[in-house]
Amino acid sequence: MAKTLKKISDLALFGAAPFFNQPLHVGAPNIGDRQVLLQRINDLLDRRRFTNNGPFVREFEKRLADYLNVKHVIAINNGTIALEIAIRALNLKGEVIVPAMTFVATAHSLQWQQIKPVFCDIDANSYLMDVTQIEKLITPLTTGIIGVHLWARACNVEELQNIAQKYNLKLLFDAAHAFGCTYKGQMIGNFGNVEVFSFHATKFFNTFEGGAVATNDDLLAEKIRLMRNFGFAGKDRVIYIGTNGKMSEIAAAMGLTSFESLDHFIAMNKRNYYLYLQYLRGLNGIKIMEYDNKEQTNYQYIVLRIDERKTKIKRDQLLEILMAENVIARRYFYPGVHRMEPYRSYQPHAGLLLPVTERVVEEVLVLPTGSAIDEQKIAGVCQIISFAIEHAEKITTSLEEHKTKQKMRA
Ligand code: T4K
Repeated sequence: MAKTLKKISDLALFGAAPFFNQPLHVGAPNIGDRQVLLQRINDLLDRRRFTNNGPFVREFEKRLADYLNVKHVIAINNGTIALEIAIRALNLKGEVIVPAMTFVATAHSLQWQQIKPVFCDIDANSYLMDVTQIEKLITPLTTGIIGVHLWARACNVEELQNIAQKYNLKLLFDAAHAFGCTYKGQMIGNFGNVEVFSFHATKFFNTFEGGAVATNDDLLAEKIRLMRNFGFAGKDRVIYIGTNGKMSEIAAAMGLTSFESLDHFIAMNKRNYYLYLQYLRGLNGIKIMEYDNKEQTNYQYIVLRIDERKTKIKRDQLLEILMAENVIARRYFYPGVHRMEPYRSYQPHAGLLLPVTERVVEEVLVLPTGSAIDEQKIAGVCQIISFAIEHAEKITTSLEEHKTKQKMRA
């Protein structure tokens, strides 16, 4: 690494060498103690127990339930299947209210079982579902609400619980981003009828692929356990419709090992978060998403909000500049789930009710964090951003010229 940006021709976008030799990813996986993981893998190979509720999966569930202080944690093979199973176990049908500002899996897990996701707008500051909009979306077909604890910040749980209770709706939380976070001091995992986690490789706490359902409801937990394993209640005895949602032993081995490094991963994310804050402080038009100091959080996402009226450079231009320098920032969750298929065909006018979502998806950019990055790299990423804003007008003009030339050549 290390070039110094002095003039705009120093940018990789205009032909210079990139700032970083290797790509810096948003979702580069964290790895705990490699030797401990390898020992666990040896153990499972020796045991020849690879899946079907093996000892590592049971231990993983127990450790997570203790940590979350919740009665049941059911490990699942990924977050999407965990959502699908939870939705089915709750007997959701007809319509379910969800934000469009989420990863597409939240809506797909409904549509996959012929339930219509009804998209709700978000609050412009928290990026979370705007609870004041929900009641307008409730129809006789509505059976539930899925709140998404987007970017590790808890939804307005209390208000959602009140609405769910008032209209007799089921309440589920997509907590894919929020493992290790609290709402009013209580661990996420304890709210609504169920909460669903993702432990995908790109999450700060991962099991390669994986997920889990957490609930304090004994009957629901039993149903979900059955559904995770084809409905088997014992040898040759199927008492329910089910699927294959089982977590494998190797995933649980990774999960247990990751869990032992959880505090370290969070500390690393926290350090990175404050470094970004420090390096980007005072940049006109750039705001970093804040975490609530009163809550426990995993600091998993560094989310920039770019006000192009002030920066004089568009979010997508900044992205282009960063990408060329090997900083693989992401436009999560552009263009909004309602603009993805099949929703944009099924509900072509959904955007009319989602003005805030439509604006925010044009303005946010997620930056690399986790173990992939250190102080020196963060300083580099921030130097690129600061430089781009400082020279915004010149860069924008040159970019346009550059593109016109390219078009003419083609
Ligand atoms: N609900 C919400 C709110 C979610 O965010 C998600 C998943 C789900 C539900 C569903 O949970 P899962 O079924 O996935 O357990 C990624 C993840 O695939 C997805 O898990 C995650 N959310 C979403 C936010 O991000 P992509 O399409 O951005 O992934 P991809 O392959 O572009 O990876 C991101 C970056 O990470 C890449 O630039 C490279 C890097 N990477 C990725 C992998 C897989 C690595 O360095 N190593 C790796 O092994 O969706």
